[in-house]
Amino acid sequence: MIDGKKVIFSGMQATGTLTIGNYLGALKNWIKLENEYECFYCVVDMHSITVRQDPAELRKRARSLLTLYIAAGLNPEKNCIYYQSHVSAHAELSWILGCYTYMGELSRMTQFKDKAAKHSENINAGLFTYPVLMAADILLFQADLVPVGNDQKQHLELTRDIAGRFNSIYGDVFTIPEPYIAKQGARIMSLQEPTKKMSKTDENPNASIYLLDDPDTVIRKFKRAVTDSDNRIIYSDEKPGIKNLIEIYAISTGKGIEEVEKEFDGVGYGDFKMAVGEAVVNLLKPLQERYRELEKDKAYIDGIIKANAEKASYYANKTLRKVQKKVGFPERIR
Ligand code: ATP
Ligand code: LTN
Repeated sequence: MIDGKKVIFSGMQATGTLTIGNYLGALKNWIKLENEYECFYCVVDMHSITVRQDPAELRKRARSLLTLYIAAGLNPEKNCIYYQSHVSAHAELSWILGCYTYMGELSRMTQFKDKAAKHSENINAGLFTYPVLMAADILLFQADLVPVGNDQKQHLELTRDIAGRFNSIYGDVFTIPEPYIAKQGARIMSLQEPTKKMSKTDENPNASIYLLDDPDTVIRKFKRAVTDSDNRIIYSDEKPGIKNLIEIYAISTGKGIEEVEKEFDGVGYGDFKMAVGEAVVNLLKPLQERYRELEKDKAYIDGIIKANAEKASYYANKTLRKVQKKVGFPERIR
């Protein structure tokens, strides 16, 4: 609790430009929480280097991601938006928690298995211990709720296990966080392989809609989206491409699934894809306009970066000091 409010923590990697998967599955849900909760949203640049990055590109993407958080509607006065690498407590707690996490647990993580298969030339120790750093992110802020997409559920369960194990040895040190996974949009699928999740690092740019894609590109990608040969617009697991498009359309327009099925009853795939494309263009338009404005205001963004790193450090260090004391590190002499 901070000032009587429950705490929210979440983060995204600066590994590429955000997709509508990231937006509909996570970011969009963050916006509605700012009044009820004390919220921390991190650009997890330290996680990003588990996969090889170009330094200049990473710096650029991290700033772009932070700006997108604000452009998407997060009020930086109400939400603490900051870079993970600016708060050293993340790395320090991560080391400690690593000593309370088992190799067996980390070996079971599907994200590790996926990324290790994708980057077989660079299966580094950071990729393996990635979930420990994520646990540190969350536990540092004593977060009650963690709004993420479905793919992060397993990491959240591990975080809960690590926190519970630590608490059972040392007493009530950490709040046990709950995942907050939206009913709709928690798993937006690739437009080219609709049985795979949409990802910002997909090699095929047609598979993902990026938040900064221009309207023509958005429409073109939807027109090319892989569907099936059945030509009926119904929400079914047997029709993953159409199911995904219905879901994207429903969330983008605020309509229910059945309402969408009715609306497009008897309509052909071509017209439906066009309608989904237009709905997404409308959804992205205000965000893109705000992004272009914010991008120009360097001093404003710099101010947010500085102030929030200080605020986040304050809360993070409070937890870190407590943990250091619990495990037996000597007290600092002041
Ligand atoms: P990468 O391609 O680098 O693995 P990513 O696109 O999976 O990245 P992350 O930075 O790992 O994105 O995730 C940021 C947030 O977006 C997380 O909460 C994650 O659960 C959510 N998310 C990612 N992809 C999707 C998706 N396809 N549908 C819904 N939510 C998603
Ligand atoms: N692992 C997450 C990103 C992430 C995160 C976090 C999410 C890092 N630290 C803390 C929620 C809370 C991902 O890959 N999407």
